[in-house]
Amino acid sequence: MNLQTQRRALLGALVAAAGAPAATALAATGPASRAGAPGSRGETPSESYAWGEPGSPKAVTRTIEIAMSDTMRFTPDSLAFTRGETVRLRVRNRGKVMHELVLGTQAELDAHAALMRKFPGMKHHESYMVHVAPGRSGEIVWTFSRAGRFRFACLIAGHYSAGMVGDIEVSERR
Ligand SMILES: [Cu+2]
Repeated sequence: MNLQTQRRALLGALVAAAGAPAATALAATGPASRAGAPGSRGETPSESYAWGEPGSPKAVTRTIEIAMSDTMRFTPDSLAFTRGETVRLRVRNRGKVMHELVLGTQAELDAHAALMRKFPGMKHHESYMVHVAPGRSGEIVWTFSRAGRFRFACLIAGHYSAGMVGDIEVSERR
């Protein structure tokens, strides 16, 4: 079992323990479906989570600029979307240390953060996260296919606990 597989398995177990609906989504896109595709971003149409799914760049209707700072804040730290919207989250790291933006439910992010504390050196990449080096920018193209309240966070050890989080509200289409 390699580190990524191990982290994913642990994450699934932790989320399941937290009683989050995301557990099934994570399991469904688990290591079995990615076997033989190391480094794959796994952006297949079937990939979906409680907080949405990877979006097609062609479907983007707006771009949201988000700044990350070493004061452990995202600006803005509150985002609102309508269900079905595909957006580009363009994230700029204005600090001097690495930051990341990870989308998820509160339960999923809590579980993931606990895992990061346990294995601080762990690195992996999923479609719903972007790691951004100091002075650089990165992006996530995401379709908010489900209504609800979600979060985005930097799960680097110490950052999440310092409050590097934001809110996402996805409302039903009118
Ligand atoms: Cu950070």
